[in-house]
Amino acid sequence: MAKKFRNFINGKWVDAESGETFENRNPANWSELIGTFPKSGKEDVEHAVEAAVKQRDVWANLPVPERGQILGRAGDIMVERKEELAKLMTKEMGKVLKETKGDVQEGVDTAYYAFGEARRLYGITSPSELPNKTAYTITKPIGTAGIITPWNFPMAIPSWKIFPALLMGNTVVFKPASDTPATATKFVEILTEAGVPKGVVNLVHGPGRVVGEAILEHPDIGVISFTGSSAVGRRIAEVAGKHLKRVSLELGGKNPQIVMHDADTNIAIEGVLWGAFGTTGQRCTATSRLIIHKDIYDEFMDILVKRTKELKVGDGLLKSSDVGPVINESQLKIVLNYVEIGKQEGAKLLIGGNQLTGGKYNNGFFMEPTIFTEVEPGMRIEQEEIFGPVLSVIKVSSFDEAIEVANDVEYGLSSSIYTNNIIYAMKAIDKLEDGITYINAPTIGAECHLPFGGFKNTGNGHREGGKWPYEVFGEIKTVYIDYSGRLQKAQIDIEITK
Ligand code: UN1
Repeated sequence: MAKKFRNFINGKWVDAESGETFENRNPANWSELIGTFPKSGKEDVEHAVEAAVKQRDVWANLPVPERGQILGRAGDIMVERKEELAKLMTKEMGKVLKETKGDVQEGVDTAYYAFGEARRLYGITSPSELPNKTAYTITKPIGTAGIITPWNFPMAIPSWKIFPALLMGNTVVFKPASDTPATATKFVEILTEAGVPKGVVNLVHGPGRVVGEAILEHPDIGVISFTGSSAVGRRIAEVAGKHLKRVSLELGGKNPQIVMHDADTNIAIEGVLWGAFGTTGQRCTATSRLIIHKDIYDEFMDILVKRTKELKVGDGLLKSSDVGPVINESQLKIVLNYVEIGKQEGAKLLIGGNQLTGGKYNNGFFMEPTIFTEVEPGMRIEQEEIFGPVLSVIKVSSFDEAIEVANDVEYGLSSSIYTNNIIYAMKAIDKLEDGITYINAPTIGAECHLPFGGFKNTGNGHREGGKWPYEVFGEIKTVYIDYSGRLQKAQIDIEITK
């Protein structure tokens, strides 16, 4: 019997009011049912928000270091259960075990950051323009945060959002992706075990267009944090805009790795293999374009093809696997369709391009690591986020051309350049229109204490990681204290002139 999972509302595990459920299966072995989950509706979101609103004071009145201590404890529990959590995550979303352990670790790191931040959360103090008057800032919670997360980092991404939201004193309504509801459930269990009081974090499973939409529209949700596609992000921003809600969006990427002719070829090859095919290419930071200088092209591509052929695709639970399955059938179809698009556009399918079938592959959604060459700037496979193990290779003749190609997309999340020439490296840092630029390292692998997010259509200007999300989840209050014993008029009693 598959395990029956529930929503978590006001400290109780409950079914959807409709009683409806959906299934969650293992993408490496579709016959394995992870569990059934409530297919929630608007009414379930309403109960969750009601609980979250009711518990606001309980949570916000705790001193910040006390809230931080609870979050730190959540990090400790994640450390203790890392193995078990990683296994569950691999089963429900496919990426290989060493990567799911990394995902849990990113959650741990974020928890410990929150623990430390609890003893900072600095405001500013400032002189006043008037005598016997002083000014400083404090930060108050917004109220209740709506957190909507994707399946590719099922523990790390909820951590990036929920730990800061909670530390800032907000209560939370959390809607995880329907492909990773079990990891999300574990996350909420851990928070509860760590001491987060009832009603402070509420978990509602179900489809985005129903549950997500109800969260967006609810007047008592003051801030939304979302990671996912640019199409959905745009929709979220529209609804949030209508209600004047704050919204933080982390969206798509079409991340380039540039390799200059002077680069260390072997390191650059290892970089692109990891960036393009790690997590089966299903990261918003994945390397989906290799922009390579013509002088090293032939030699580089020969080794890259050889090394790509050596990658072992398989169940992420097996030690031998380098690349796990694609998340589900519909995503596999989207990726395979991009292979057709690439062929029709005139790119050359150099290696891969097919679903893997037969034997151990029969029950899952596996795909060959795929490389297109002769890709021209402007082709759809060069412009659009594919979110699968597909790499487009573009040959260029100069550094300037490499930068031009790299920037000529609607996204701007992460970029990389392999070079031993300091001038190329420094110019690339200056010119690449991305929120993250790596020198001699792949486009993936951001660390949790540094800002994470992108330029252009990758988001709406906010950053996750480090202290930045704490700004997203707080309302700043400026305090003026006048101890002059009389009415002082700013801008009038003192005119500052040249
Ligand atoms: C994502 O793909 O949405 O930088 C997040 C990285 C990871 C996070 C990726 N630390 O690749």
